[in-house]
Amino acid sequence: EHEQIGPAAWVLRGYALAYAPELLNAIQILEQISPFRHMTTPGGFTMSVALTNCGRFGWSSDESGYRYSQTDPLSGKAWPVMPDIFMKLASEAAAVAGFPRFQPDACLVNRYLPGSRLSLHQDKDERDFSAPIVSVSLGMPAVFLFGGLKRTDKARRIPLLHGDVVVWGGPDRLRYHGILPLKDKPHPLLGSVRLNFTFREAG
Ligand code: MD5
Ligand code: FE
Repeated sequence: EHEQIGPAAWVLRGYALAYAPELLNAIQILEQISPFRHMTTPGGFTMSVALTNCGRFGWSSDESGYRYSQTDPLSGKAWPVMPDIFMKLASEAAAVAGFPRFQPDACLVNRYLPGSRLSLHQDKDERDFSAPIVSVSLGMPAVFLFGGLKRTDKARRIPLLHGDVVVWGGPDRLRYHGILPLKDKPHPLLGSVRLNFTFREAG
């Protein structure tokens, strides 16, 4: 079912279930070229979430800041191409949520293990905030924190399960959000891991 969580934010429960085998297969290939790694934040912390990217632009961070780049800083080579099936899933889900012309050029893949968390933040490294963000969850369940436009606004807790897709756009695009520390509730297919794919128009 489609659950509206904001003026332009929707949870599409189970929307990616049919795509899961292809997504997981693609990840196996992707991580051989651009492995998951723990980034350092500008504040000097190491993120508990590990990440990799595919598509024309990839998100990364180091001591000097957050950025999108066309090359993987580990290899110096272009990020792996975004598989067509990723593009299809993301643009279909965006259309269902009212964004019919979404053409992502960046797919950030976050890998969570038990205890991994993502503290409250805004996504504002993209060039154009008028494009939505599509996020696909696979594996272990997580509790998503959905806040407001100010860090201190009270955040809703929204459980995200294997196969769920969330679309954020318009007035919801810059809301503070995060993921609570993951509990170890192994998933039958993936075990003790959660993968989150976030699709963006970054460039
Ligand atoms: C995750 N990842 O589950 C989340 C899903 C990230 C990140 O937050 O930055 O990699 S994307 C959640 C999101 C994106 C854009 C807007 C909003 C949430 N929001 O307004 O709540 O690993
Ligand atoms: Fe985010």
